[in-house]
Amino acid sequence: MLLRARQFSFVFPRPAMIMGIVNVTPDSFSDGGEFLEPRKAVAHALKLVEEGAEIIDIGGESTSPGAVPVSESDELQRIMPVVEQLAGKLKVPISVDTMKPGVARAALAAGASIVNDVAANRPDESMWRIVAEASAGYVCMHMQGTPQTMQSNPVYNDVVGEVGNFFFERIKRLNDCGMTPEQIILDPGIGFGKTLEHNLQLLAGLQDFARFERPLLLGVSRKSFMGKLLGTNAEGRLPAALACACLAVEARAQIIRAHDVAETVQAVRMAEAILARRKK
Ligand code: 9MG
Repeated sequence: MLLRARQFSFVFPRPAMIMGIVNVTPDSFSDGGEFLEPRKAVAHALKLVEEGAEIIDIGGESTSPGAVPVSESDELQRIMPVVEQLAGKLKVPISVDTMKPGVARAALAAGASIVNDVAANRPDESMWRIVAEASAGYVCMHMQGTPQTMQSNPVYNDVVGEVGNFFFERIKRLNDCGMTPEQIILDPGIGFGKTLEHNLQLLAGLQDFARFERPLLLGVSRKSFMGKLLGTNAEGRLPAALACACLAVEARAQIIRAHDVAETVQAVRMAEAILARRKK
């Protein structure tokens, strides 16, 4: 299985890639406000790469439940200095975490290689045409609703089946917009319009998505459903995040999105070493 993202290409199976998170926001749930200054965001990205991140995901708008939307010009002001500086420094792909086609276009022009689109459920095609035109990688994430509405009353009859149907239908639409299958990464969107039970069912059913033969990305870093199960706050959820990451790798997830890169690399490499010795 091949993943192409502009000048980058990756062949799977290979060790899972860790996508390091750099939130250039005042209000993200785990690191909000820490990296608003471009100098600090750039230094943090370089540190995450040293720790083993193979993709850096830069975001200028929080997608936490109920987050206040930001304007395109504010989002650009936050992320562009960071993308521009990192583009000349990093040897790993820069991913831009944005729901706005205009922000994606500007970030790709400045050297980003992947668009991480949590709003892949939108009907409008303009984002997909921009990504297709740039031959960039595209994270097609499932969400029910929008960050503002998604946690008010998420409902599914069969969450794994419905997310699978979404992937099936979107892959076809992305192809119709000129994207090749090799550009597409799938993500079930843990925490995006899902209850604790939905998240647990998705994590238990990840293997079902292997049939699409596309890399599977999973974001389980310190998310609030862990607090609902375990009663821990965001700072105390690293062990739960590592458990989810290792089980996801066992279920053949290929990309793990994480705040705690060094710890996630260590946990995932350990899991992979054991899995490689499992009798078939
Ligand atoms: C931006 N963001 C926050 N959580 C995420 C997740 O689970 N997946 C992706 N692709 N992006 C996320």
